[in-house]
Amino acid sequence: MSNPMYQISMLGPTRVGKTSLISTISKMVGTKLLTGTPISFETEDLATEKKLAMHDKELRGSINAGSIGGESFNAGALAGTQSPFKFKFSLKSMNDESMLDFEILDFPGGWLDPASRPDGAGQQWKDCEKWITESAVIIIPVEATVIMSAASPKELRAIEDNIQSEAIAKIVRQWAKNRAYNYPGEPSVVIFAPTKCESYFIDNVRTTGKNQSSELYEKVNKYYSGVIEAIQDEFTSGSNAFILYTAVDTIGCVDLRRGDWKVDNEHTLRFMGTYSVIPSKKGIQPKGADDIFITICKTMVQAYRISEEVRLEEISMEYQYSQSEAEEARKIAETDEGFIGNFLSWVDGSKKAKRKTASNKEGIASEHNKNKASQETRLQTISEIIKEISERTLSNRTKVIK
Ligand SMILES: Nc1nc2c(ncn2[C@@H]2O[C@H](COP(=O)(O)OP(=O)(O)OP(=O)(O)O)[C@@H](O)[C@H]2O)c(=O)[nH]1
Ligand SMILES: [Mg+2]
Repeated sequence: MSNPMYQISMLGPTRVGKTSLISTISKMVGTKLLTGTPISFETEDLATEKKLAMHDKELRGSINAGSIGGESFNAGALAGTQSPFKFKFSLKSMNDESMLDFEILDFPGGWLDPASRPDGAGQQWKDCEKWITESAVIIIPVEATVIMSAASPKELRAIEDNIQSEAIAKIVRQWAKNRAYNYPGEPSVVIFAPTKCESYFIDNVRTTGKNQSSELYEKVNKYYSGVIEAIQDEFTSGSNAFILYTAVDTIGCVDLRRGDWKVDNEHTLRFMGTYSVIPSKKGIQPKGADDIFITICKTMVQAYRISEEVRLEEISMEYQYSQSEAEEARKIAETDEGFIGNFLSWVDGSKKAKRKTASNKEGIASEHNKNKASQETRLQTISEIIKEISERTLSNRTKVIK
């Protein structure tokens, strides 16, 4: 039986930090986050490993360039994503048995805006949209620096061009409709993940100065209200849908030094941040991504438990059916047909045949019983894993959006 596969999507405009966030989440692989639990988290294919390694190398390069010169880290320095890519991971249980797989879709953020979608990308974009609307988890990275820095009327008006919340709301509504209708019992989660939060928190590398975390939370609620409403409209209360908020630093050791609003080639006023690198022995120190990782694990394992419970029900029914068939066959085989009847059955061999049928059916029932027992053990393991994961607490970078 192949592992179930769960879909996750990143949904945000270009340069917001989608690829960086996936890369940071994947760094939770082998970290202490899962130590003490019976599960581990691994990349599933070489393409994923290569992509992650490449991203890491580029990021380190640009940070080093910044720190050696004592200069700045340019938030536009990394190459953007050129075509959709699915990062493949798997959750493994003890004894290295792969339990469930999940894939995170990343796409060139520019494609969100039809005006900048390349002519030949129509079908690829349709495939992305389909994937997103079927995902169990959607992560919406939000460029914190854009909503926090906009001040003049012109800049405030340019926020929507930068964050594309209307395009996001449209897709998220489709997602919510699909999830509420086709997967009502399964958990469906949206995580708003402000990125580039280094200068608004004082709980990571930067420990002094202003703490603007509440202001950031309020602004995300304000500028994404259309997205939040779309979700709330489509899911009835009591459904298994959650809207979370986790503020992330994917770099940590930087501080926003200057923000410029400049008109780009498409006549759009865009924000560009310049950061200074905070000298730190540890270098890059992400924060917040571990919360997202825990949320993903929790959602996946819960969805997995639900599907395995359904499977247990099916197996139990198969067992019950085969068991009563076996009992019936045994009864027929052992029925006392009276002296003459028994004698005749013995002579023409039908007694033997009936007994054979009965023991075949008993064999089938016992096979089903074994399946049932192993499915029960499987569910027991999943429940233990869920318990372990729930014990991992989320930091105060995470909130629930009502
Ligand atoms: N300071 C800071 N910079 C970040 C953070 N996340 C991403 N960046 C920078 O922002 C730039 C864009 O990040 P990407 O991850 O490439 O953005 P993307 O959303 O994948 O962009 P596209 O591929 O064009 O859609 C890079 O230079 C990153 O280093 C963050 O949390 N803090
Ligand atoms: Mg990218």
